[in-house]
Amino acid sequence: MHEEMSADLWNSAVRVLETNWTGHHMVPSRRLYPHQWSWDAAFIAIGLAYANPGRAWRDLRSLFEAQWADGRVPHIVFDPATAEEDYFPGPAFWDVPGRGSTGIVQPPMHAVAAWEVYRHAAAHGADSALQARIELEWLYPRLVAQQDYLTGSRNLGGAGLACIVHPWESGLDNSPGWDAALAGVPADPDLLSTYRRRDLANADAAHRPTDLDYSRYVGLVLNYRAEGYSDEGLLSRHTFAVECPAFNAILGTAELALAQIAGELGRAAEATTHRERAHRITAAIAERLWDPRTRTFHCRDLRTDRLSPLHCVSGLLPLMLPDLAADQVEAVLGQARSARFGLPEQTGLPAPSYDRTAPEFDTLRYWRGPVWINVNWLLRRGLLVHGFRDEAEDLRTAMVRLVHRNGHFEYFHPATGEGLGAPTFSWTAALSLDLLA
Ligand code: 9WN
Repeated sequence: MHEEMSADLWNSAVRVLETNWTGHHMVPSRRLYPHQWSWDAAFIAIGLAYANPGRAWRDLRSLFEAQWADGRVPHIVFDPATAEEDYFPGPAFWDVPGRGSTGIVQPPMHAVAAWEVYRHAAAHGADSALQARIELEWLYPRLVAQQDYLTGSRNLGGAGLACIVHPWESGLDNSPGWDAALAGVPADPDLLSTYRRRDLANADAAHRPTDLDYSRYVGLVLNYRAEGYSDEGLLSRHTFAVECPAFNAILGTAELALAQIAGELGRAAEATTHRERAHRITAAIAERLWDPRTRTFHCRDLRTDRLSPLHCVSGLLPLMLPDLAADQVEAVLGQARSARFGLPEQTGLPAPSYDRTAPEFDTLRYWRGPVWINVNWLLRRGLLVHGFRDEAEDLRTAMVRLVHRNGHFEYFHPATGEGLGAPTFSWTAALSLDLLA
């Protein structure tokens, strides 16, 4: 890779992160997403570990200060300085006591992020190392509470996996993986006429979820909100409950990061517990989300107890788990290399969010085809975990080239590489720093 290209990309990434810093947290992008998002904060911290670890800790602290008493880390922490009408659905709609957050979660990437920021802290000097130790001590019990919530209250299927109760919880909002489960969610077309979709003021409607999707998204929030976001007996009174392979692969990876953190903090017994929990999560994913016919992972709809037959990029992410059985590892790698996802050796591009060969593949619409840097970053991590160094390096190069040519966009056209969505998107910039380091 040319040094000049690396320097350009590094500098532009740092500029994006400067622009999106509010003084006490990072926004994903200034106009489209004017609050703090949960898994964004984790990816952002992974990049800030190189450029500004103080801000990485500040951002994670801002998020965890909004953690609920039951351990859930909300998917959005609302900025009180931002007007209600600047994002839909805003704080009044969620109606959470204290009004500072939503009531749903996102994938628990934060233990991985905390470990990454900690591990790089000493490179910034003794003060940075000292601060990292203090921050890690502060975060550790909160990260454990987050995992306990997900493997406890959200173990709706009873097998030890976390269940998501809203597509927004996956972070892969309109992924085709949810289509079958969403078909059972009542869609009230009149519901949306009472709200205004702010996202359409800042993005092309053809690139975003549809109004039908949004009417279901809104209905699901209203249903969860009606009982104060309680998880008690949720399966019997909620119309969307899914076990996602990506969410749960991140859940297992988080336990492994917690094991490293606990070890570092001198809590050896807890480290062992975290490793055992990671092992159990891996076994449950292998048992419940693997389809021997397609030889890959799919999401399970708990209301019908069926696996989705579709191939989404989420099905590749259990590769991040080191204990995954060798035959499953080989099969997932085969999927990643196939025409469905075509690792860079075929296309020169990172993996798309959805199966290129499927009729629903949509080159523009959000999580239904476009390339996203965060999931490719996770996929690369999986390749490295299992020693596929050449594929991991090709994927890294493809990501760097894509962002350098097109800019720090939110997502990218899976055939042309054109940037789509928000143009100065924080996690694209942050993960670029990590990919260059
Ligand atoms: C809803 C902020 C978030 C990401 C998600 C992405 C998108 C929100 C939206 O933006 O979701 O949470 O308004 O579409 O799908 O992964 O965290 O960047």
